[in-house]
Amino acid sequence: QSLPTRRICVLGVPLDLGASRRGVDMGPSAVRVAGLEARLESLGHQVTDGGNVAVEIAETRSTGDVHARFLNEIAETCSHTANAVIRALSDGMMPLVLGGDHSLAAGSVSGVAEFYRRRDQKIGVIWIDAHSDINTPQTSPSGNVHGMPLAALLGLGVDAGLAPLTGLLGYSPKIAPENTVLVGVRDIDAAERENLRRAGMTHVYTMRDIDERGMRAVMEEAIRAAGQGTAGYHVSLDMDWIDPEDAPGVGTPVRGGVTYREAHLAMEILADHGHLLSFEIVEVNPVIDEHNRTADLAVELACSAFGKKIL
Ligand code: EXY
Ligand code: MN
Ligand code: MN
Ligand code: MN
Repeated sequence: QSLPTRRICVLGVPLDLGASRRGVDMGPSAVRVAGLEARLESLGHQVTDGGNVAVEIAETRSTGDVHARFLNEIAETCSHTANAVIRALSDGMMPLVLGGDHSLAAGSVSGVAEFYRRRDQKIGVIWIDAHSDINTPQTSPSGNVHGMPLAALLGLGVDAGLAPLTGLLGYSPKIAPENTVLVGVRDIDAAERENLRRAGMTHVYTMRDIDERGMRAVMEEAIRAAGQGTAGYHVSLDMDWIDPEDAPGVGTPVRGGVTYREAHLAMEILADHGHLLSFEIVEVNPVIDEHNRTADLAVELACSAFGKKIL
């Protein structure tokens, strides 16, 4: 069967200021080297590489507030990322953002939300991750901003030191809890539970949900919630969602993740529905990867999400 051809714009965000383990800044390069563009083109898509968004490197900056290290530099990169995403969408292309640590999603999602807000439409977000990324500087045990982007997008943390991210593009919140879905979480801090509740998040699917109900049922529910009354959804894929057995090259590995097959199935189900507005892959860390196989898996999963079929 022929799949709809898309125009895809690849955007790299080589950011690692939001994580304490270094190396995810090389993620965009590793995913490109794994053949992203050629493999998407072999599916019939038109792929343009929009290059990398500007980022600061840790060595030239001071860490700033220990409760949210490098927050201002990260907010700056997020602002560039949002603008690059808006430009891609305005040019009729689907953004495919490569990270970089997950804090960049505060920018990419803000860009997609803003593009549709100008057209009086809301967006949904499917956040696929071992973590819930909903700390604020006040609740964070680490001060790592990659644990905070979902809080910023949902409008938390304005008075808890997260204002530079929460207030990106001059308004907040960017997304609504009823259209925001977490899939595959298994490592949630105690304070994050409270933040999930405060943010009004109800669509939170843990690994137990996937174990008990299966990936198909979970993804169908996730897609329904994210698509309800929206133009479609952004998918934010943190590679630490997958079990470290299959994805060892990630910033923050957590045991007990989804399998190789489950990950592909989830992407295939996303492709079947076709309401994808933009896609991103984050937290690939080549420094601790094995022969680039996590980046290679990232490319495979992107192919499944963009319509690759076995038969
Ligand atoms: N919840 C922990 C923290 O806030 O420090 C761990 C966050 C890891 C975030 C990774 C990227 O998804
Ligand atoms: Mn994450
Ligand atoms: Mn994670
Ligand atoms: Mn559908």
